[in-house]
Amino acid sequence: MGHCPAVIENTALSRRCAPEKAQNGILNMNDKIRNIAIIAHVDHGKTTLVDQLLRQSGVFRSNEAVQDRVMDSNDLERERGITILSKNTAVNYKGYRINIVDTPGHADFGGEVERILKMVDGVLLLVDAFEGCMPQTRFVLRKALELGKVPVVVINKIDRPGARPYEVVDETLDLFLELGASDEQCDFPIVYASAKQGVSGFDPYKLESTMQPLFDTIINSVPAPGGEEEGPLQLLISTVDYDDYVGRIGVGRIERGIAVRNRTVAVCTEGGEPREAKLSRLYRFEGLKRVEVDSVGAGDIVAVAGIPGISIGETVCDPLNIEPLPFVHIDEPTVSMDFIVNTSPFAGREGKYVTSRNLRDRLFKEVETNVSMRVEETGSTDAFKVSGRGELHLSILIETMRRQDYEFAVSRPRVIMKRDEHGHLLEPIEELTVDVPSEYMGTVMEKLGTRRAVMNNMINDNEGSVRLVFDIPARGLMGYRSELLTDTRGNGVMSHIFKGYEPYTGEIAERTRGSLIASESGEANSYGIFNTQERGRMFCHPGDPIYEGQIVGECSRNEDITVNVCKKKHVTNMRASGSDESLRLTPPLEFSLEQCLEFIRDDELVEVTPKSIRMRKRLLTKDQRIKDFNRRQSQSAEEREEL
Ligand SMILES: Nc1nc2c(ncn2[C@@H]2O[C@H](COP(=O)(O)OP(=O)(O)OP(=O)(O)O)[C@@H](O)[C@H]2O)c(=O)[nH]1
Ligand SMILES: [Mg+2]
Repeated sequence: MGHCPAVIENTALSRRCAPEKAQNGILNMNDKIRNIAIIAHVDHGKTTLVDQLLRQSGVFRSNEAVQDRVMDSNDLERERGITILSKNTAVNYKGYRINIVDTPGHADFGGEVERILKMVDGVLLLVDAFEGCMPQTRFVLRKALELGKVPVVVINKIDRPGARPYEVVDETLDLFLELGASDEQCDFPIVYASAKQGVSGFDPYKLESTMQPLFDTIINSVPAPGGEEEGPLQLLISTVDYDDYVGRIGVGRIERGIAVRNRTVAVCTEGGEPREAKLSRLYRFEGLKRVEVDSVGAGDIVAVAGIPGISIGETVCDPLNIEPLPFVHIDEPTVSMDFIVNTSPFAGREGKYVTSRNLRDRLFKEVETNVSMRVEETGSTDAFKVSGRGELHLSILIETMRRQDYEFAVSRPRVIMKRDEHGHLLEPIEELTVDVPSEYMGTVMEKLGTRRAVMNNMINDNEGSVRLVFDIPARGLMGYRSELLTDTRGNGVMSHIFKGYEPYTGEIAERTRGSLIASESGEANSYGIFNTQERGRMFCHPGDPIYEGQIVGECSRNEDITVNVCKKKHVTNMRASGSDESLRLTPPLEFSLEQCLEFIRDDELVEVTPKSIRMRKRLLTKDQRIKDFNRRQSQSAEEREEL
């Protein structure tokens, strides 16, 4: 173990060598089961580690071509390279069944992690050997410790140049202490690994060529699940999945008793009315598959089909013994957005589901499985207020819906404010960590200053990089990521995590540029764009269909201007000198969905269809906008008079 700190050196070794013990001395049927979740900050290698555990436990045939990060199975996950939904798998190792849950690392999906922890007894806390502990490491560890889960620390990415394993172990221990971990929890075993290379060991400089050291540590350190099989059935549903053939599938851990196929059960929540159902199908996880079984006993993780409307947080019980289990409290949403029926002149051209009814059904279906999301009706039947844990949480829903052929418009995201008991306004504050090469430090601090960030810490790594830690209102953070990338030429890395509600910090300056608004519907052409582009940056290409009121560019001044990008050159019989081809067009800005959401103001919307993302004014004609402006002016004048 070389120069590893003494406390920890003992632990890793002593645990590893400890003889296998039955829990509480009682030999259970499930002594050969281990339930673990893999938790970490975003990108520290959780899904890659699951790949290796699957591979090295023989889930794949030796010649099978398996894609990387195989658990990130949905399109958006693969496209973005992040895990969005937690997923179950299980492997067999030396006669043990290890149920594994891969969790998302991004803070917006923190709600997933909290409830997933209900299924497991132990966690693998992954920490990047180079980056060290990050905000989400603290968040997930705190949740795991609060729920009394047994931690195993995995220092991952040992292969990275600049890896500093021992320092990172120290940081991790400090984090445990800071979070008030018990002596027992602080006595965590440590495994060093490179998930990518499939190697692990107890000495970072002498790794074994397999994941065996990690497998052994899981088996020796994480307790068997316990729980009696004799008692009446109690199964807490922690996630819900959907299958085209069998419909909704509830996944959870059996706390007590045995689930038997075709038995009648009662499904209920605490304080709710129980309903009867039949367990028509039972599955266990095996590698990437769900395998049908006849019965599953206490301590194991099971998937059940055949219960209509089964929801997260419900308990499946013995009908003669209805005892619902309490569910974890999930943190409240901090950002909300209106989802509105698409009223643009192009409505219904590109999507299949466009009506208010379609939108309503889809949104209310989402909250059944997306536990930290909320949907509320508004005064209008055409608009719904959707609230989530952050911009990404909402934009992933938007992106998913457009892939499912929905068409709609969304408003600019707003943070959710609250009032304290004295009526003072409170707003969500985030802890922001930014890693940048030191030469960009000044710019970053200046920009964040205008967004009302307050710096709490600055750590120099003596290799030209600096880590800055701020408290910043969530409002101030909106749209900062792209600014950071521009300001640091792509070298800045940031992550943030919800800290809590604090007193309102005051106004934050908005975007200082207006919009270029199309004055006419038609097709954009080179001539029209050429004559407009000197007024700002364009968003459209020649040939794009355009409608009146659509935002076709960003104005270089702080005002909205109507422009005509569809205007055709007056045709004469004479050949004009300088044909269309000689018009030099500046390439338009291509905005992603997130960038559009950051760009729009309160009187603007983003129109989302399966094929396009457009920005528009809420009121499409200039007339309407002028009337609205006048109305609001006279309204505020009246208000002033009243005062
Ligand atoms: N060098 C190195 N890179 C790794 C290692 N493990 C993972 N990576 C890389 O790190 C990146 C993120 O890996 P993922 O497995 O997707 O990380 P994750 O923790 O599942 O990410 P989220 O689910 O989005 O939180 C990928 O590019 C991996 O190839 C490792 O041991 N060494
Ligand atoms: Mg992942």
